[in-house]
Amino acid sequence: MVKAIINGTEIQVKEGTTILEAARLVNINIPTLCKHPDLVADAGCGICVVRVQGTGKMLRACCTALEEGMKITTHDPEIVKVRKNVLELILSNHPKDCLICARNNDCELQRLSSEFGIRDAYYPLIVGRKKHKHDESTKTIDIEGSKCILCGRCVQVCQKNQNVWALSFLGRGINTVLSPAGEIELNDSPCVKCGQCSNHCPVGAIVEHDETQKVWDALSNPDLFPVVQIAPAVRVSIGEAFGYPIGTNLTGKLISSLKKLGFKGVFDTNMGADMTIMEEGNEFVHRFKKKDNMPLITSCCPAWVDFLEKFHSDMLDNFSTCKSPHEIIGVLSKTYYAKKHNVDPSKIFMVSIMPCTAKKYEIHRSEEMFASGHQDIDISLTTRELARMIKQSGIDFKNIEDQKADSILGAYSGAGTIFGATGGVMEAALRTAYHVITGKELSKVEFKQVRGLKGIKEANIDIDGTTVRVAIAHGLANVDHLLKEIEKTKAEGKPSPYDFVEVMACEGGCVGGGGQPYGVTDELRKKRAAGLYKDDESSKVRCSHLNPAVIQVYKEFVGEPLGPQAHKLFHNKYTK
Ligand code: HC0
Ligand code: SF4
Repeated sequence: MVKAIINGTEIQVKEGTTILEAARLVNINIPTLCKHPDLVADAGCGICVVRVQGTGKMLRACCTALEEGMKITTHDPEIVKVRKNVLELILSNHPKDCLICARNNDCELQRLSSEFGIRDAYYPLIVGRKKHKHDESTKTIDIEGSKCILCGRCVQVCQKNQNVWALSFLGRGINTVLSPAGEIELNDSPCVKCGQCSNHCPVGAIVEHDETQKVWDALSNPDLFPVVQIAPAVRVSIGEAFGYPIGTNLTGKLISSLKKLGFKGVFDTNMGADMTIMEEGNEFVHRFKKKDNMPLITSCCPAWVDFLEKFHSDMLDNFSTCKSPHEIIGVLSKTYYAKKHNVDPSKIFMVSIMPCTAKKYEIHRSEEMFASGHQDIDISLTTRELARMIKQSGIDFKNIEDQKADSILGAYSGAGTIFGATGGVMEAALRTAYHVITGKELSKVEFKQVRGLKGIKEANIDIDGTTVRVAIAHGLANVDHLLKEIEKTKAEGKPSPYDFVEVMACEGGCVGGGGQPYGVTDELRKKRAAGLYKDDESSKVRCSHLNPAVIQVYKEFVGEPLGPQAHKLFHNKYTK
C-alpha cells in the first residue's frame, strides 16, 4: 500500500494506483478527455495535470502512479489556467458547430468548455491542416474526422479491446488524421461495425449512422403498416436518456412511447430470443449427442459474425446456423403475423430498436435476411436514436402509462430477457437444453456460473449426470484469445475443450453495446445487467420452451424446431 496526501486529505491506495484513480476515491474529479475507465492511460489530452507539492512539477494524473509520501494538489488557480489553455488549444483545431453536431448536449468537450467558461476562440482555427474524412461507407457508424481531438480512445478500443485494428492515426503533427490504414474507406477495412469506437468517443467524431428520418417517413406514410420490436438490453438503458437510475427496466413505458409514435404493432425481441433458444438449444443437443463440429458457437451478435467471417473462417462449421432473435421476429412479422392479422406483408415496415450499431449491417447482410420475400427488418435504430425520437415527439416519457406489447410476438420468458447480458444466451440455452436432454424441468433455473463481467468464463454444467463444458467470451479481444485456444486443439487433432461457446462482441454483452447511451463503465454494465436479471426473476415463465406464445407459433405455423419451415425462416449461412 501507498500513503499520500491529496488536497490535504490522507489517502492509502494499492501500489500502482494512478493519481487520477486515487483522487476519484476521495471524490475529487480531475478532468480528462482521453482516459476512459475501459482503457489504459496514454496521456493523450493533457487536461489532467496536477501539481506535486514541493517539487514544482506538474504531472499528468492519468498515467502517474501515486507514490509514498506524495503531496498532490489537484486544483488551484494556476492548474485551472493550464487546463483551460489546453482546452483552448484543442478548440483551436475543432469546429464550433455544436448546435448541429450529433453529440450536441452529450459531448465531453462541450461540457468541459462550458465548465471552464470558455467564451472566446482564443487561438484562431489552424489553417492548412490536412482535410479530414467524412466516412459513411459502413452505413452503421459515421466518421466525422474534422471533429476528432486525437484523444486516441477509439483507436485503443478498436485495436486493444476489440483486436480489430480498423482504426489508426495516420500522419504527423497537425496533419495527423483518424483513418483506417492506407486511408481506405472504413467499409473496406477490417471494421466489424461493433460501434465501440462511437461509444468511447468523447466528441462527435464517430457517431451512429442516423436513420431516424427514414422511420419518421415510414410512420407518416399511410400506405405502410409500421411495426417495431425492442431488444432485451434497450429496456434497461433507455432510462439513462430520461434521468432514471441506471438499470431501471422501462419495458412498459417504451411500449407506450412506441405506440404513441404511431407503430401499429409493438413486439418484443425477447420473444425472438425464446424462439432462437428453441432452435439453438435443439441444435446444440443434436450436435452434442453426435459430437459433431464441437463446440457449437452462438451467432446472434452480428459484429461477431462479421469478425468470424473475416478472421476465423476455418471455424464457420462450428457456428450455430440459427438467426438472431430480431431477425426471427422480423421474418415472423412479415409471414405469420401478416397472415394472422390480414396485413399485406409488402406494406409492413419493421423497425428494430437495438443497443447495437452492427444490427444496421445485419439486416441486409445475406439473402437469408429476406426470408419472408421482403427485407425482414427494414431499419435498425440504436437506443440513442430512439431516445432522440421520443424527445422530438414531445412524449412525457416519465409520466406515460405502462402498456404491454402486442400479441403474439410480444410475450417473453425470463430466459429471453437475459440475452442482453454476457452469459445470458448460454444460461437461456442451458435451461432449455436440460429439458430437451432429460425431458424434465429444472427445479432451479439459474446458472450463476455463467454470469458476470470476467472476460472469459468457463464452467462445467451437470445435466443429470452429463457434463456440458461451456465457455463465454465478450469483448472481441477476449473472444480472439478463446478461439485461438480452440483452433490450437483442433489443429493438434485433440477433442475440443468446450461443448458450447457464447460470444458477444461488446464487453458486458448487449448491455454494453455500441449503440447504447454514452458513458459506459463496468459499474454501469453491471447495473444494466442487474435490471435484466431482475426482469427474469420476476417473470412467471423463465424457460423459452415454456413460453405459451412460442408453443403457439410452433403449433400454428412453424412445426418442429429444426424442421423444414424452421430451416427456411430461421437459419443462416455464412461466407468465407
Ligand atoms: Fe442483443 Fe440479441 S441479445 S444481439 O445482444 O441474441 O443488439 O439486447 O437484441 O437479435 O434478443 C443486441 C440485445 C439483441 C438479437 C436478442 C441476441
Ligand atoms: Fe473498430 Fe468496432 Fe469501430 Fe469498426 S466499429 S472501427 S471494429 S471499434
